[in-house]
Amino acid sequence: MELEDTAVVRDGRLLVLAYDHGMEHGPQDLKEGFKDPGPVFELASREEVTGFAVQKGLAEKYYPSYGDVNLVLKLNGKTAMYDGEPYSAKNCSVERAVELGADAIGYTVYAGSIHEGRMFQDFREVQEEAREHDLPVMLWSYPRGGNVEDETSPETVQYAARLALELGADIAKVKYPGSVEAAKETVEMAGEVKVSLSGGAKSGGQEFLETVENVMEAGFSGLAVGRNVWQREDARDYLKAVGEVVHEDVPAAEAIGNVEG
Ligand code: FBP
Repeated sequence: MELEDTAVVRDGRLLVLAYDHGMEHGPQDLKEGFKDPGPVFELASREEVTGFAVQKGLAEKYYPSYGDVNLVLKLNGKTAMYDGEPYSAKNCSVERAVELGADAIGYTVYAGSIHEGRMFQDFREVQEEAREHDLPVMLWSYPRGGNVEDETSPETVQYAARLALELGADIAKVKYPGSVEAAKETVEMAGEVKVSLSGGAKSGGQEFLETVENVMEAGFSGLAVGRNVWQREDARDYLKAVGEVVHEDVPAAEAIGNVEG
């Protein structure tokens, strides 16, 4: 699928704001950020954001008031209370995503889990239905479970990127593989699939921007970020800085300077 001119990718780059943490991580994460989804939808309306990843319920209740947001509807998820080998259950159909006005589909697959086969089958259905509606598919490609020793080793992340290509995703959302070199190989493994960094827990402002700079240098197309933006008091300014690194190739040190200044 040609992604250059889709809503969630602008000039080949993407900055997806993720806000599915109420389900994935529990309310604790939101207590450190925005409990009220309204201001986060406002953040997602900002120019630098190319997509907003939420679960169905938030889209139903809030999206109608924020029509300029590009919706990446997350069709599956699991909670932080779930115990055992990871399985991300589907809780929304592609049909419903289309009705809600989604611009793209988001889906998690935990390769390496004992439930891998089921998730591949679930994803097959979603990917094929998304094709019928010309909706790009962003795969949260997260090897995880008893057989996965290190979720962020270069080999694991590169494997995750390759799986996204082979399973038919358009965008692979993967963890940081640790270095520019490893990130370059990740991009090679993904072939025609766009590679996007997964944000992770909030870290130092400059440190995170440097990671973003590294992956952009390696050829990633952008990132999907949540906590590193909306858990900051200066979320708006920080998001602007992330946007400068992603869309304008501004060095991290300069972008962070603009935040503090
Ligand atoms: P963060 O930037 O806050 O990590 O959000 C991105 C995201 O993909 C969310 O969509 C999701 O809730 C979370 O990361 C899942 O990652 P993990 O299971 O590793 O916490």
